[in-house]
Amino acid sequence: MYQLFYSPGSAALTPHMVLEEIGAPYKLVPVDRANNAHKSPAYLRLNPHGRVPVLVDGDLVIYETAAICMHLADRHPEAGLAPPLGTPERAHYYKWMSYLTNTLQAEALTYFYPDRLTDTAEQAAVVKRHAGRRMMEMFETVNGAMDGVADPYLLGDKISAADFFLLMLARWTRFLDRPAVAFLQVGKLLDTLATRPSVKRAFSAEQIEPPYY
Ligand SMILES: N[C@@H](CCC(=O)N[C@@H](CS)C(=O)NCC(=O)O)C(=O)O
Repeated sequence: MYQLFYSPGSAALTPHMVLEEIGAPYKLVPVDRANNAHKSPAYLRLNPHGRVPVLVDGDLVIYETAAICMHLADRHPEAGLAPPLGTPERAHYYKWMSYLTNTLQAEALTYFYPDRLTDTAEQAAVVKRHAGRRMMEMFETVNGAMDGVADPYLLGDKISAADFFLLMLARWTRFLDRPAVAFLQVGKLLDTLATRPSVKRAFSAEQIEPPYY
């Protein structure tokens, strides 16, 4: 049985939704970030970077949201969460997983932890403001990229793990001046995903209440 180390509403929500979508047995293992459990020696043995999520799959211990989700999608091809290897759709899936993890999520982490990049509260406020603006611009661009694509998913009419990643990140923008849901195509995608039983179960297990995004 898989084990997913998580904390509510964190990046771990993505593999959580993916696991629900796949329907494979798994156990949620809470990581008490408020008490720095993610920096404990036991947890650092799983992820030396001290971040959630971590997935344990038998002898395999793997961290990084995108890697976990791509691994799960590959392990369960019947769930249809990754297009076939070598296809243009697969290339676009790689593109979105990469962009979401190395650009959009990275900006979000700057937004949430600006103090890590600055020396004073004033500097942190400036960095936070710019990171928030950049996230809004990024969602606007993602929205534009979806304009010419058949509804409603990032890859067109086929759902993929990338859509769950986008939903998790979109949630994090819900208090920005222009949250991700305000962009038409992105909003449609979020509303479509929110109707899925897998998403509802993951939200409920993490005690995530409206507004969802
Ligand atoms: N690139 C990593 C980022 C994970 C990450 O930063 N997770 C946050 C929660 S959303 C965390 O554990 N933060 C704790 C910390 O940075 O100390 C991933 O996608 O797994």
